[in-house]
Amino acid sequence: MRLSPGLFLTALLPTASAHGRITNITTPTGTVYQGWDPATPQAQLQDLTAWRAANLGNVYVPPSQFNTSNITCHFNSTPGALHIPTAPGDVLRVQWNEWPASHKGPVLTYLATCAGSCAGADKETLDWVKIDEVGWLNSSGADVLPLGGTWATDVLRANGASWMVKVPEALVDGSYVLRHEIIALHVAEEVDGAQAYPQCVNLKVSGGGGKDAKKLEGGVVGEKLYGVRDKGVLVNIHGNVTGYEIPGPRVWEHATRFKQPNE
Ligand SMILES: [Cu+2]
Repeated sequence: MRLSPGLFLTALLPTASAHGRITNITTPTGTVYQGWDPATPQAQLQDLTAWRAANLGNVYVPPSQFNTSNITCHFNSTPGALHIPTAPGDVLRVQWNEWPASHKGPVLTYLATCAGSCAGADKETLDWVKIDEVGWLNSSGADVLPLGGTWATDVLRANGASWMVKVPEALVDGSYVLRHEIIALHVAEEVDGAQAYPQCVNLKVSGGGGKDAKKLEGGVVGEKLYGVRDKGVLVNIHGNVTGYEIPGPRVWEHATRFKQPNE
């Protein structure tokens, strides 16, 4: 069944302006690192591990910006000054402020290696390696129609708008930018209708460094991650969904992903 366009819009409008951002990240020891809040007055700004960006209103990055560095860590981003200390194999809990039910889509996580401290990272040249991705899971779920079954965002919502990210066990020690992202597809059937919500935070990975530790390789710069007409970007999720091609590069061969609760 396809809802009439009028009814369909009515159903979407209450949440159409409710977008998201990362409010904090928790390490396995329980230390909480604040995310970037674009509404924080300039005078109250503290040094953060999170990257700053011009995302007031928790807005999204549209596909028409995918060929710019705005897709890297959101609009006009600048690096965080600090790093979250972590270790290979750690599972970090990434908390979003909220996530609307209508905003179905994939949840993706990347790492990029910094040459030295990530506080001086250049968003134009960071090479992103995907370490985790979940897209469309299955056709079951209480709200199969009109929004096409269970998506990664439904799992995120079931976990209190949070996502667990595992630092790859094989990752060599160093400084990295973690790029965590949701792509909402509720109007992705229109060209430039998908909504990307990328957020970045700096990690200092130590305690690994065995002789088999692996460097990230094969990364791509932000503006090469996605195209406006990629199958997973320009896509209608309101019909009879039978599968979904997650956009972006393949997951790193040495990544060890963490299965989410409720996945
Ligand atoms: Cu929204």
